[in-house]
Amino acid sequence: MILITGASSGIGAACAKLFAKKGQPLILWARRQARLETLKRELLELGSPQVEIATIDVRDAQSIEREVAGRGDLYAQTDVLINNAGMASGLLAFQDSKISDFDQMVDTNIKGILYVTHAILPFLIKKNHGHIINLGSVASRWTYPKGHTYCATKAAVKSISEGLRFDLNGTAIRVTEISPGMVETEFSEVRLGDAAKAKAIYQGMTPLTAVDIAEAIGWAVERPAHVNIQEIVIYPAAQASPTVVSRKT
Ligand code: 8X3
Repeated sequence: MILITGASSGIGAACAKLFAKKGQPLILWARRQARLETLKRELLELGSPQVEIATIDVRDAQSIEREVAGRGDLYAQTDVLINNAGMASGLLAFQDSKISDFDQMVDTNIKGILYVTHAILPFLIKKNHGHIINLGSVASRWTYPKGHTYCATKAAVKSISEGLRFDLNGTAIRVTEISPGMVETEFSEVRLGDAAKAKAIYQGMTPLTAVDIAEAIGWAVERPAHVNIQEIVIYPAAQASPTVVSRKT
């Protein structure tokens, strides 16, 4: 089974579709129940033999523990955990930022990965098998203006991924960090709270798509068991760093 968080849209949904086409059973977690139900129907049509869904906010440790404890037989079948749920809130200088923006990013991007991995890892350890995919960002390596907290949360994803590799060394469990640059999803709209401003971010250049990232994840997962892809850094061709983007005007 492949468990995907933040599965209702963007990179999460693209991963679900890619693995459905490969005939994989799926467990989808997201906050938006209606979207999960629509996606479930589509995935079954695409070829997934089984799609389980759960309305989960990864910021809520108790609901994660409750869901996993309540359906232990299902979660024991997890082979791949894709920690995709993540977000940015605001793009403002530190001094202009709100406490609620800090909380949302830290709680989703850092605590979310910790809570979900903590709940699922015992099953992987028990069978000495599994692959954890953490969605990081190029923001983990290069802090950019007004990126203070988002970049910090993605740096934390890097440290968590590295830490897991240390602590799981000697087991057969693999840990991969995927670090994309600009991907056109709901990311910028959520960050900026404005569709027009979000569209302008990608103006005059060709960003990555959610499918591009899902394909990289599919490739990492399909390497032979002795191969652990530690990190994949992926930019669109027009982007050289978080702040250097070539645009046609
Ligand atoms: C998203 C990429 O460059 O906006 O993680 O931080 S960036």
